[in-house]
Amino acid sequence: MYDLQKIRNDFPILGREVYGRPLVYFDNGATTQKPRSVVEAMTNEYLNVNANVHRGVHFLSQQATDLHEQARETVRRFINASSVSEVIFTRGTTESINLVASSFGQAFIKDGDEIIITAMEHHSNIVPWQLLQSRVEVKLRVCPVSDDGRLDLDALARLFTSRTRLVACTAVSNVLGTVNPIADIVRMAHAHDVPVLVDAAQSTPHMAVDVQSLDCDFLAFSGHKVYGPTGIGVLYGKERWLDRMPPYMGGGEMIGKVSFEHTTFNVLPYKFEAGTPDYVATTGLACALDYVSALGFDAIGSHERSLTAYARQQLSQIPGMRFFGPSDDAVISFLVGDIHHLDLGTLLDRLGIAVRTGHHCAEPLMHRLGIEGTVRASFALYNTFEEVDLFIAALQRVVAMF
Ligand code: C6P
Repeated sequence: MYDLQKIRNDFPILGREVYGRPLVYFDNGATTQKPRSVVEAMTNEYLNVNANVHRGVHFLSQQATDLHEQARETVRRFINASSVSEVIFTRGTTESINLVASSFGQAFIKDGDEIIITAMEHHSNIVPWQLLQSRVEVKLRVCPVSDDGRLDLDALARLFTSRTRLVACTAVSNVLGTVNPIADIVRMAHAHDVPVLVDAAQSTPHMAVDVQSLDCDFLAFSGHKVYGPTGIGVLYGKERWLDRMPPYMGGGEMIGKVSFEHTTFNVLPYKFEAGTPDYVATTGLACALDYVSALGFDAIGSHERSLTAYARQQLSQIPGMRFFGPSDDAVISFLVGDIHHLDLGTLLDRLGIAVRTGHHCAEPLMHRLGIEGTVRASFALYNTFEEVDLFIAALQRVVAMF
């Protein structure tokens, strides 16, 4: 049974008001709210366990280390990696992709090579590759997006050349709600012996991920989008790649032996985890992953899909409604007539509705669509049909003002 009221009770923030109205939080694509269990696990660790990990022989340090490494095992199970050596803690999707761009780039990308991305990427899966261009002459080839917001897979197939070294692609568009056929893309790339990095920032909150069955080579996600704390994320990488990649940052944790003449590096995953990790956040992340796993993605996905379909159907009744993308997932991007997205978002906010407006860190996609930005409503496991009704009523009121 999907007990929405019980779920909502786990998220105290959902009970608050803004401007004297009940909060309707539809900005979950930006970040999700946190269940009490995540906050309490982190508070408990700070109040009762806190000590630096992997360093002390004392009781607290060992207990903190155990929690930290158990969290890694929870992540491993969540994504079905074959080993904890393949689970690297980072600050989030952005850092995970930068790590690959820098380290994979250094090891495997030479002048004249090519990387394939898509026209629906978030800036964090575009700019790291451009930064790499300052070190090596690598060409970015971009898979186009169709008018209905889908990747053109025939065009993608034509982008591969003997110089293609990597495909970096989002699993779900944060603007269009498109769910990309990642398994097909991995098969296509592997047929050319090209590895694939999956940006799973927008998919992990909504659907199960199995890196072994996907067979992707790298996968990145952020804790804060999947009901966990900010400042923690994950890079999954196949051991056979990670082993051959140089460290991303230098410092404590990532070393074997250090002298002024020569330093050796630690084993995986620590080779890529320089400095004190956010070991309290890893506990919170594990708790969040346990929370969604207990509900199950069948139940979460089915609730979110019916909510999204209902919202889209209701929105389509509003004169002048223009949708961007198919909203396969819990994301609806729209504009109404020629009303500016910022005006819509600001006025909706005054009525208690939190949505995101703007280019959503996907400016090249906005150029492709010929717009400056959209209003985006993005849903989570705790949102209700009543909230959708409040949103629609508020939007009707706002639109009537213009
Ligand atoms: N998108 C949004 O409102 P970080 O900031 O590292 O946690 O995640 C970056 C990121 C990478 N890829 C995709 C597909 C994303 O959607 C995001 C974050 C937020 O859409 C903030 S811009």
